[in-house]
Amino acid sequence: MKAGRHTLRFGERTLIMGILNVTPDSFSDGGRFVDTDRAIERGVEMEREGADVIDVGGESTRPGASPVPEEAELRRVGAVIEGLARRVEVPISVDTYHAKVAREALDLGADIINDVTALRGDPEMANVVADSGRPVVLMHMLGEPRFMQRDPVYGDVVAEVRRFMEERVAAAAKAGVGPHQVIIDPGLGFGKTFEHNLELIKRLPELSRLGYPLLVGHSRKSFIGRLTGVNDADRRIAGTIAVGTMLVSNRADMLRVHDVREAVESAKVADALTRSVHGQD
Ligand code: HH2
Repeated sequence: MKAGRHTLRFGERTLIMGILNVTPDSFSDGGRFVDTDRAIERGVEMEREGADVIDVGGESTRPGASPVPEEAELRRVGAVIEGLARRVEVPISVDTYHAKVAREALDLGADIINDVTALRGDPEMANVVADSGRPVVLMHMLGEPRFMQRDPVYGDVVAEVRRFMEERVAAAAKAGVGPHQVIIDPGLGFGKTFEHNLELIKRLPELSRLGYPLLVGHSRKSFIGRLTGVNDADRRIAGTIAVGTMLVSNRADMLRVHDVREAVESAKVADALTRSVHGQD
């Protein structure tokens, strides 16, 4: 998949997207990288650790988080993206659902748009993606961050996420976004109970069959804390690796993680053990 001057090679190995939250309040690592220079250094370090993409976000979407005005979001991510684009060779994605932020981020050197609302958050976003020709992550979310964890209900969560993806890809196509630009993401933790998250992970191949590259963001999330009893999100690395291995085996194409070095190493092992098996069917 083309991403500006970059190419994302899906299907050969699992790609790793490193999370760079330039926020004071992210559920994990919030406040660590609000300083522009520190954030850029962390991005450079993630590339050295083997990240294939660096995802820069300026608004927390953790459960209960409040929206951030576009100007503030842009102030947070703009300088980091601009600085990072000069320093790294890997593509940069911008985690935003605001069209204005996305457009300026692209001008400053971002290559991919990661939209947790799947183009529903801002009526202009589909046009920005279409005009840019860049890849877009369409993520599933039930409700909105402020209220999404209040008793989410599904008949069959996997079937509903699948239908949602088909509907959003069709809506994107109407605005001129080609299927070759689309990456899908089940949105673990976004309007999902503990059981819904596990169901989505176990039945991931059903989403992979839609034919679009599949990104999953499981890193340090609370369902891992519930399974392991580790309450401190920054200490959920072992659980994150275990889930990542299952995701590789269940055909995820890209993992969105905080702990890049660990994810790169473990994905290499998981790829070696599963990809040859995939190749036979
Ligand atoms: N999860 C988060 C944010 N953005 N984007 C995609 N595509 N998929 C995800 O699962 C996803 C995402 C939430 O995690 P994080 O960025 O670590 O925290 P916060 O939203 O609190 O900044």
